[in-house]
Amino acid sequence: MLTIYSDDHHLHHGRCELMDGQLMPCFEMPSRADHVLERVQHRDLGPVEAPQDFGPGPIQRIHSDDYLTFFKGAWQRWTEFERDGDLLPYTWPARTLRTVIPKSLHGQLGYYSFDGGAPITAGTWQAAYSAAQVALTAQAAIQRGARSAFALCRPPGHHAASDLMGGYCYLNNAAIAAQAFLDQGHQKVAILDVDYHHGNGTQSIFYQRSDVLFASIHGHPEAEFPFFLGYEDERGEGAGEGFNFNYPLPAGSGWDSWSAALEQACKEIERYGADIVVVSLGVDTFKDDPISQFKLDSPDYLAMGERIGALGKPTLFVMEGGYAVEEIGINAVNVLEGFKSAQ
Ligand code: OKP
Ligand code: ZN
Repeated sequence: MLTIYSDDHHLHHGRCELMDGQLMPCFEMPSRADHVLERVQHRDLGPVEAPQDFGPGPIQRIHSDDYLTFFKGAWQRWTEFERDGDLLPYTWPARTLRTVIPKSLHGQLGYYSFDGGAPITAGTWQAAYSAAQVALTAQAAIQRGARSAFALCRPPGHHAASDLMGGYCYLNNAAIAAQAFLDQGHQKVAILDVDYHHGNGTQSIFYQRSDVLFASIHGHPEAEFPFFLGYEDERGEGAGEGFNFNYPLPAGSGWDSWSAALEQACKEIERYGADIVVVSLGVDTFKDDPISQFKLDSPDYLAMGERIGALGKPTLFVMEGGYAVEEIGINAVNVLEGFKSAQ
């Protein structure tokens, strides 16, 4: 399987995040992607190539121009404050407040984010832009006939909506790739999100559309980030009604209940008749993940890949979360090897 990877992810290294009342070093750190790359090479998964640059056009198909202008220019504006730290939001247009777009940097930062978990640093735009190109380059390989490809994206993307960053995400790599498939002639794309956290950004982007089916297995939003989306009764609306499937599971869930949800999601993807599957591949479902509450073990990821492979569809894997840095490579590559063994 071809892997697409860019070193540019090192340009994004946030300093800290708020966790249980404490400032902690960011869990979403560069060594995550480094470990996955090492494992890809160690296991001889296949060639590793750098991304091509498809320009901003395919990103603009998903993200609004005003959001992209803000994100691209935010760091430069922040340098004028001559502060030491990352650029982080601290006020949001929540209920009772107005949703005007303020002129100030921090006002706009609140407007274009839904949490304080997506710091902007000097290299964040470039890293996120390159991650989107990584996804698009892997997408192009499938478009040319490959059965599968692995987009080793960092930062991740599935929490990012059309004009919102948050949850470590800035540009929605999986959504950008899914849209590229549609723009290049496919009719039905299924996005299967196996990250521990609900892919609220991806869901919101495609919620009113029937050309992308979204299915997500995740920690129940009653108890887990992102809290405000990811319930089972969110089925899509308008033309998108019946094309959104959420499988929220309680803390402590292991392979038995997780794989039962995967089976249901796969059945829906088969019923839909997807031409292409895009997998939002988070491995923070792992038992030792430091911020998550599921109990999957490393061999379970082989079985996960096998079930996805049994769909028999061209499949693009897009890296999302996973914070047990020592095991992230083993678990992610296990999915890819399980997939290959089912071909
Ligand atoms: C991103 B991805 C508080 C802990 C929760 C947000 C988690 C984002 C996960 N700082 N922060 O889906 O793996
Ligand atoms: Zn996650």
